[in-house]
Amino acid sequence: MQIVTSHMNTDFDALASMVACTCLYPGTRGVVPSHVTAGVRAFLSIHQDLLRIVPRKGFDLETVSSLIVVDTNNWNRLDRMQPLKDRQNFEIICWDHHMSGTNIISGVEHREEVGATITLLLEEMERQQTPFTPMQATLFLLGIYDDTGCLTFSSATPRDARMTAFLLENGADLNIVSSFLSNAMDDSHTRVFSDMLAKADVLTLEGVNIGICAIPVQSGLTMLASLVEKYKEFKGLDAVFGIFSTDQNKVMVIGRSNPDAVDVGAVVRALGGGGHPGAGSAVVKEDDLAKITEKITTLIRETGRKSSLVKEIMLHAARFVLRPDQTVAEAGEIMARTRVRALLVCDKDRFLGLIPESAVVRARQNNRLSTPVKGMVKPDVPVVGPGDDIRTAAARMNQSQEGMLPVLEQGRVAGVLTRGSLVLHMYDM
Ligand SMILES: [Mn+2]
Repeated sequence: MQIVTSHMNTDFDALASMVACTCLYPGTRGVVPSHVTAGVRAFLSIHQDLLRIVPRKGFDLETVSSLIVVDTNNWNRLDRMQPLKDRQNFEIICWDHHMSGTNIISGVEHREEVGATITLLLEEMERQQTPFTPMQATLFLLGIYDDTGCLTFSSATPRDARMTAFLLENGADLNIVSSFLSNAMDDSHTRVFSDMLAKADVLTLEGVNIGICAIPVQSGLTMLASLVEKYKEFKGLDAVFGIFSTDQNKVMVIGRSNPDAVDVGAVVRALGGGGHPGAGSAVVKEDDLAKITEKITTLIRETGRKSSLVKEIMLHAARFVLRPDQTVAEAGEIMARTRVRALLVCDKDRFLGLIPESAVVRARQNNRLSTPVKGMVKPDVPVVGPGDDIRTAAARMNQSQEGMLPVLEQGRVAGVLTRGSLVLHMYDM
């Protein structure tokens, strides 16, 4: 008999992936680990008779001839499957979205970095036109939503979103999905979350608020990353680092950040981990929570604060600059051509101020397009220096009615920052 199983503390992605395998591989039976999350338990209490699954407890491995493992790649995370490990002529198939920590050697491996394992299986089901029921579609969607925070975590990919659409087209019920998702955090995770709320410190660096939560936790918690993400949203912070010590002299560091607040990747790489600017993690051998917390705080100050400077992204000023004797009509033409809402007026190198689009509009109404711009210059506008960092520029842009910041160096124009150039930088385009 072929069976499919997944990790203990089975979450919706794991259960959905198991059930998908029972559709994709006819005759396959799901073997559900003894420990499942509270949300999965609630779901199973209603749906289990409709699914081809049995509990691990009381299941005899003797008749098993091949094994499918989903949503994990580690024997230690399965529920007592070790006896299968050394069987001869035994087929193992793996479906997973975790890219590291592998110790299951499988003959067939489907491992890709997407937000949820169920996404990989659904793509295959779509290809093979494997039938499934609306109830199963609902469970599959719970799998995607649970692992990706309803597609809001940075781990979510376009492929997860495409499969979300596929499931909605095939009868997934959003009312049922939302009723089970609200329960998705089990008691042990809820305790950790309330500890985070009670004990976290907030570090404020140049206006950026960074939550630091150092919490001792029990081992085997699978949703720490979502807790960090949830905490950041819940408290409206720019970035959060969760520092979780388990009872094995190990500390799990998980960071999440909004664009341009903290470079999480730089911080966790310094600890031997990995990630990108928005999200990353590291496992550190250390038993002193205070010591590691101090180290991370130092790392955030020293390497985590990205310091892109205005001069790295500013535009050449030449095409946005007018002489004081040029006419309002010329100003209007240049604005239309360059799609900006203001131009700089300079006398030689000296910056006099901006001529805003509203001045051009007014002049047009009053038939004064041929007058020189010098009489309409708005002198006191927000400006930045080439050595200012992008956050300062973003704050200054907030005060600019024209969406344009002249970059001045000792009164002379060194460049221009537009709203567009800030947006391009923030989204890494
Ligand atoms: Mn998963």
